[in-house]
Amino acid sequence: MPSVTLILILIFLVARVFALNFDWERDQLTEETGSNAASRFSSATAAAASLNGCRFILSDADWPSEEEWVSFNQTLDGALLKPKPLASVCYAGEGYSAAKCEQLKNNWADMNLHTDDPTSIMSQWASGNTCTPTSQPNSTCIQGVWPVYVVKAASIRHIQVAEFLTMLPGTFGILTSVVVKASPPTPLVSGRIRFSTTPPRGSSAPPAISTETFWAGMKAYWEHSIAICDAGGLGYSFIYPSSSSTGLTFTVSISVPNKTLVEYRTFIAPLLEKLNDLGIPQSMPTLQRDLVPRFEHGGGYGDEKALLGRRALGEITGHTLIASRFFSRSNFNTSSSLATAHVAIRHLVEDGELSFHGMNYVPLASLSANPSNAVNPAFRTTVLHAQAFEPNAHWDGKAVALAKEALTARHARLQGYMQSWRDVTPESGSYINEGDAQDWEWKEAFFGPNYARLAAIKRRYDGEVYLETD
Ligand SMILES: *[C@@H]1O[C@H](CO)[C@@H](O)[C@H](O)[C@H]1NC(C)=O
Ligand SMILES: *[C@@H]1O[C@H](CO)[C@@H](O)[C@H](O)[C@H]1NC(C)=O
Ligand SMILES: *[C@@H]1O[C@H](CO)[C@@H](O)[C@H](O)[C@H]1NC(C)=O
Ligand SMILES: CC(=O)N[C@H]1CO[C@H](CO)[C@@H](O)[C@@H]1O
Repeated sequence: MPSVTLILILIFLVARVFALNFDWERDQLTEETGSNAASRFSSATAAAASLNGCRFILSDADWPSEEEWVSFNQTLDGALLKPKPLASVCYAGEGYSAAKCEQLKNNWADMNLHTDDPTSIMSQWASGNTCTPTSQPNSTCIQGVWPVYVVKAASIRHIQVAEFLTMLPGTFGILTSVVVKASPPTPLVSGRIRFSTTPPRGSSAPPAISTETFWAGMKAYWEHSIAICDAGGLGYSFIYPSSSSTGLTFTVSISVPNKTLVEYRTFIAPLLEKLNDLGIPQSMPTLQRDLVPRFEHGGGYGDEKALLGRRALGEITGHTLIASRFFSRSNFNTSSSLATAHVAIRHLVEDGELSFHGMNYVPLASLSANPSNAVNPAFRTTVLHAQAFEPNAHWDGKAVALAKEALTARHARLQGYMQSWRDVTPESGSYINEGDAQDWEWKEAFFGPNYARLAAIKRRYDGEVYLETD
């Protein structure tokens, strides 16, 4: 599921800009190590292959020999791995284990399983489905997009040597350290609102409402959302389509910093009043005052697993397809623009039967002392970071793997509905960390007006294109 990482930091791998913050940054490639046989070999190989813009793959005659890999491994002090795809234990042949496979299938949605593995990818979409956990050991597991060799990099030198050898597809940069700015702890008050067209499970829950009343309630929420942003708060919401297990349902956790409980009640009273007037019965939610915002992912009640700040490694693996878009203040600050944005969101949920996930907040540059960085300027003017994804599409290791054609059709469908969001948010963009890697307009969407400058910097320091961008 989406994280709420707010800041994207891109640091290109450039030896001369390294500040030495940590020991592992001390061990760097020097002129001397750079001239040894393995590095010379890999550099020459890369140069030859990049003549036509391609790199060698396993089946090519020019793929390095066993001896060359051994020599390369020595350059890396033995940090070279040759891992099999995680799910290869499910397939007939060396390493087959029905027991291990069963265990794998049961834990496939666990993020740690994938992050602890040198090559596994947390998204079925990106993996290309070439080796999924299966109960049919006689089907085929192929290396697919997973790398044949992997360097378990423990220092900057390891990264530099490995870079000589290979292109890293879809990798824009490598972080070796991150500086985090800490702010004084500020208490937040959080409360949750939910309404649905489907009869609720619990007797204490509000009764069901009609579809039109539901969407009128959504408009009332959008009208209040700018106030949440301006209070420095977070509106963390989901709209589940009518075809989902919860039925057409809206759930939002509204967290606002530095308010007393009394102030918070005053703050959300106009929204609750409006909802009640529309025929969506709402009482004052149970409030929490804490140092972390409180919100939950699930549509149901009592799911307290996913409190922000209590979240840790171990989340389930992401949806197979997700797309995101920034809606700006001008999408919501007049009644006509709000109506237009509302219709675009409704279209995606109602006609596309896609789930909506929204975060109302304003990541103003001034809040972080106007840093000079590569953050997409569209991110700075957003009041809604909106996402769309297929409901119930977790990669759980049990669902049938779809063929390429089916996946392609699903992607085209999602992007087709995304187009209605692009149409109402011209000049805007998409949050790269939670975007669609195959976004039709990824350069503009992820980087905005920064793209040209970022590309020029990259060309300057990565002339041989070890990190692939386009
Ligand atoms: C690289 O060398 C280390 C240490 O000798 C060894 O354990 C590892 O298996 C080697 N890697 C490969 C891919 O052969
Ligand atoms: C919190 O509110 C108090 C009282 O209104 C104000 O003085 C203070 O500056 C606020 N703190 C932050 C971090 O906004
Ligand atoms: C709406 O927001 C945009 C962008 O911040 C601003 O230029 C415009 O003046 C605002 N309009 C109103 C009516 O507040
Ligand atoms: C038809 C066939 O080849 N079945 C085999 C599939 O794999 C299992 C486990 O390796 C074998 O036991 C079957 O004979």
